[in-house]
Amino acid sequence: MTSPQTPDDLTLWYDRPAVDWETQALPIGNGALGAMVFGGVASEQIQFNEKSLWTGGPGSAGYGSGDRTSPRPDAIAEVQAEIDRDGKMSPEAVAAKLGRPRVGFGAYQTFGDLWLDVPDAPASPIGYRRELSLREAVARVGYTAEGVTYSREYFAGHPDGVIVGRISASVAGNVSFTLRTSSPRSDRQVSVADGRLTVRGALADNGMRFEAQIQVVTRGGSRTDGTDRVTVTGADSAMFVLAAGTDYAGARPSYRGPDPHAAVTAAVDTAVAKGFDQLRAAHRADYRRLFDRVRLDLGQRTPEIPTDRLRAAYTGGTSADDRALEAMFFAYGRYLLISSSREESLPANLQGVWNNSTSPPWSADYHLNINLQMNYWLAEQTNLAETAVAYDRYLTAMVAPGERTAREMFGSRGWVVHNETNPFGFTGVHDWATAFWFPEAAAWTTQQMYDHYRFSGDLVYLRRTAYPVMKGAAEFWLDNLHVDPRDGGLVVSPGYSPEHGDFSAGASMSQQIVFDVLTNSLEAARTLNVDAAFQTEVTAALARLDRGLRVGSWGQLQEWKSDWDDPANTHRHASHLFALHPGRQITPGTPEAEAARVSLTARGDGGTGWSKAWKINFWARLLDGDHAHRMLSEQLMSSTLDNLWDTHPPFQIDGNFGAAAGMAEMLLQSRHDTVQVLPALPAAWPAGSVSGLRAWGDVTVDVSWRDGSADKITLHTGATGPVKVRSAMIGGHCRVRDERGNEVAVARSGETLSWDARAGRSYTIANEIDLATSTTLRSSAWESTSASPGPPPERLPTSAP
Ligand code: FUC
Repeated sequence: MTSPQTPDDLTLWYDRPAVDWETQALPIGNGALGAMVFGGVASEQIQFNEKSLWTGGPGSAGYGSGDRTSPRPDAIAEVQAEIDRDGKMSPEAVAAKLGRPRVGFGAYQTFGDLWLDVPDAPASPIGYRRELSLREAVARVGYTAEGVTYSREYFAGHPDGVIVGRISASVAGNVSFTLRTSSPRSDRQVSVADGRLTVRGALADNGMRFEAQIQVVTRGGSRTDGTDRVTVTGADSAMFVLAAGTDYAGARPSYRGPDPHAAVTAAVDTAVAKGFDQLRAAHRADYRRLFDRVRLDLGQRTPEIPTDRLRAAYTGGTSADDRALEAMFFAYGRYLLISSSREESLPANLQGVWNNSTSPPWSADYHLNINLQMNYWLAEQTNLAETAVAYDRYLTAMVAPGERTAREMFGSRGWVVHNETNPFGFTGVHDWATAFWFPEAAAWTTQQMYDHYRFSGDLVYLRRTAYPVMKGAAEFWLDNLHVDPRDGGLVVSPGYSPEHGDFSAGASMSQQIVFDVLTNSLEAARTLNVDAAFQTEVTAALARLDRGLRVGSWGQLQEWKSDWDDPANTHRHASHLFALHPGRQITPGTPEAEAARVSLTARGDGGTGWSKAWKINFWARLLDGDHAHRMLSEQLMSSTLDNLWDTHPPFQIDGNFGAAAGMAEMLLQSRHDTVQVLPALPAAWPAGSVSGLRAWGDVTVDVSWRDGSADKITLHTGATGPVKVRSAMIGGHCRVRDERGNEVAVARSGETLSWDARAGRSYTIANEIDLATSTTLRSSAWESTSASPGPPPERLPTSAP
């Protein structure tokens, strides 16, 4: 039988069952389906989700079409006039004029729980262990009692669209349990036939139909149907297969498709026919195709203590256990993204795909003033571009309702969405004063799409998928920028820097986001050689656009156009640093970068989970690896739960994703057309290696380092064209060789090498003096006369023997 133990450096493990969903249970998922495994001995609980099960939207009382408009068409102009006159307006005053009560927005729903009640379960099992293998995407539970070893194994298979569990024992005839479901909802019916439990209903709120089927399959023993449960007695092993679906469809106006019954039935039937081994093999192959692309070695070793203790003992110091937690956290970010965002489902929401409530925090929705964007920061960099397909489809579907809101609320072209949205094209506003207004959201969301093009170089994607969405987001601002009477510059008004201060004109983040979308759209139009009139319009707007980059009275980057910044303000949003990250307007070494550093220092190292994650990225972009690492440590010490979920608090998954992206950002950056290798390596990571990270221009990078400096960099280039690489290792003795060992002619400028790469080739940069030093030079005069090696002389043999 399978051992439940998978001791390796990328396995979360615990020596007792979970009793708390949020902090202890372990997540598995395939994008559309998610489950949380508790691992109880007498009663196993598996809470599960299907990502489209939402209240609200069409069918929900008062929702209307969801693309909500302002009460009066002239209300925005009135607010602009007041801000022009007084310079600012309180959030409450603006909300009173522009807000509307939110009706029928809905919330993401738990589907329910699966329970396996075990008769005569041992009170004191021996060797209990539950674990989540990040290498295999499998959760396991194991223990021994009276000489019998029991094990359970669970995974959420993407190719087969099912959650699978297998319960086995080392001695035949020892598997007995009753499988039943529960749910906080009353709008469901449960039926059982032939070992298959069906849960079916329609949400009372909006009529959305939902169905789950769970088939129990046994080897040996007996299986008995009850009215709402299936009992297995004395089996050698048993498997269950769960599929779930709804009649949600991602398109207006109804957002409804076929009844889920046929698809759910087919998924379960097909999976059962395949059997456990085939399902697991398909899952493994599918998952590892994505997960195995990146490997990170920070010098970790397999921890000998459970993961909750590993986290509690973590100090961000020099121990191998600390490195183990960091490497695990990075891998976990990638695991969670693969598990909560696959091609055919909705994108990862505030909780990925995992939610055990009917009224989760912030509805477990799609927040757009940082959160959804942060969810996808790691997608390209850590070689998981496929996970962003769900994001692209979701945004593309939001354009139509967003166009209507742009037209009716703003009288403009383009599309818009505000601070929060749902799966039903909600693109309007609500009336919570400090979070209702954020028309910049649409522009910001398109950044990921342009980034996908820059990372992949995929022109077909740019033309068909990204550009139309980007162009619409840019057109919205072409029509909505306001002339600031103070200086004639083009500003966003009303503008609000999330989620504090007053409303004003030209808040820095607003300006930087508009700069970003206009710049990206112009670049894209030029690349595609389309839309000459649009290019002219964007160029003219950019010439008059306020850039949102002002250095204020205490050397800070101003958050607003007026110098209102309070050095004592430690608000979690540091929105005015958008230009540093995720924007690319600020480059290190400039006065703006220095001002950003001053602002960030004043904001401090505190904040909620996602805020700390963002700060890892900021410090990495400022090339301060030690401070980036300090933020990672802050996050692991005070914003991470025992199951390594990020906590805002409460649990919010963006911080997991943002931190993994930040770690990647410490190791590789490329947003300014130069592949920067190890740009922000902290002293805490003196030696290590990473492979498979992605850079702009379809480049995949492997690098190993020691003594805080790269010793070998390999670039796998997917496209033919110029590449530029910067690294502190690049000095006079670096050579670039292709995969056949031939030296490549390069241009050298300081720490930067550039050459013309060919598609499908690999280029390795190594300091060949090191190789020479270890052989030819060992007996050379300069070394033998000096106790320490000292700097190498200027001219030495440059090729390896
Ligand atoms: C933003 C943040 C909050 C929270 C919410 C879901 O509005 O300001 O802290 O993360 O999203």
